[in-house]
Amino acid sequence: MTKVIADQFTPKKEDRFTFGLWTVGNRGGDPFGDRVRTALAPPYIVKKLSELGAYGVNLHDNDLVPFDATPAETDKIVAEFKKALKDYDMKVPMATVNLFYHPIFRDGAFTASNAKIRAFAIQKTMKAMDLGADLGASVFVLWGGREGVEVDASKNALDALKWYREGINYLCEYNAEQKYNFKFALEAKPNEPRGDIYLATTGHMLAFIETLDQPKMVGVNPEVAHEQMSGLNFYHGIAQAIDAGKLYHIDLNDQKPGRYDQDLRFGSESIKPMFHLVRLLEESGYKGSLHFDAHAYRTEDEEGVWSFALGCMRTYNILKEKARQFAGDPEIQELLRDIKAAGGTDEYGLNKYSKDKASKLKAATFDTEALAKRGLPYEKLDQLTTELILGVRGSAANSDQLRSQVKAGARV
Ligand code: GCO
Ligand code: MN
Ligand code: MN
Repeated sequence: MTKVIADQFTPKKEDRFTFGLWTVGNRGGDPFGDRVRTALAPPYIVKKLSELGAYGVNLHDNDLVPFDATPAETDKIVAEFKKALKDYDMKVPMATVNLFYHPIFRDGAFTASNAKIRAFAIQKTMKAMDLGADLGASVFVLWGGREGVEVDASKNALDALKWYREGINYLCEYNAEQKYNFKFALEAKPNEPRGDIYLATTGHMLAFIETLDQPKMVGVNPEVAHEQMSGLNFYHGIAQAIDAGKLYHIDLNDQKPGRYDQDLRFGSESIKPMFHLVRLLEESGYKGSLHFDAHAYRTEDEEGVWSFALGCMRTYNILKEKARQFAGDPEIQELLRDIKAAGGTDEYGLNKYSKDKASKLKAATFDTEALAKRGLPYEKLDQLTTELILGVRGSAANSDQLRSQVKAGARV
């Protein structure tokens, strides 16, 4: 039994942490080797996650109900699952649909060349929405894992985008008609399992959403590691989603640079960018689930799976505390104030165009040499941030000590 360390970072229900059934349920199979762990029954996963302090559990239709289950089998499975949710005070905030596992989806689902397969994909999604609504989910994630190609000659990308759009428009209508009130969250990934996947990044998704019939119903579910796979700064991508009012859900995990989709434990690799991400989520007032879409290393047995789950949640809470320390660190904050003050004010009224302002701006002269000369103390700021994350600036006492060292001319 995993020992829950009781300290200020211990996960609690109000932290809104969630896991997919497929994450802790991952059995460690990979393209080169067999599964190494036995299957965990969904009600057992619910119990274990609840004991660790998670708020909820999310699922693909087939994580709970096998692809070929009969209606009677489905009812039994769902009833047992609902009982576990109730017994262990767990929610299902998000549901999704598996449109990638079955061989029928070898050439995509909403973008499959075969119109019957596209229809089956929509039917399967509507049924997954029925299941999600029944379990109380309010977000429906769509990850188009097979919506791509290896051979661009096989499919006109404009046709694929049109079919993709039609599919989502259709599901939005179904959502409205059934009064499910789902918010759809589209999840991007550049490749894997397809050679290339359409709408490769969160930025692509945000642009695509604006072309839909009901753009308000649709936002994004950025997965940290998928932006990393594209070589992008996920903190920026997620900020853009927040700025657009479209961060409906988030998949937290981690990744080593330039690799396949590793789905590593949150914060296991990219500590500094994760710190900035947690600051962003906390300070922007994001109120959605903090969902972990990751799994334990293949080296692990079941015990390792629960260590993995607890680790994801603890690291988030630790980084949240670091974000609080950053906001309260006198030296860091003074530096930030100085940087801001040195930046001056918007004296030309760039916040809003007017003809008058534009003619004044065109007539203005700038001391370009002086402006270009000025250095910025970002080295110092980043080092202070690094030291704070590494834990040597945590307490007020440490900060005082460091401040007096700075005054005495020590290198910071
Ligand atoms: C991946 C994907 C998936 C999806 C999940 C939801 O790791 O490639 O992120 O885990 O998030 O299937 O549909
Ligand atoms: Mn994901
Ligand atoms: Mn992934």
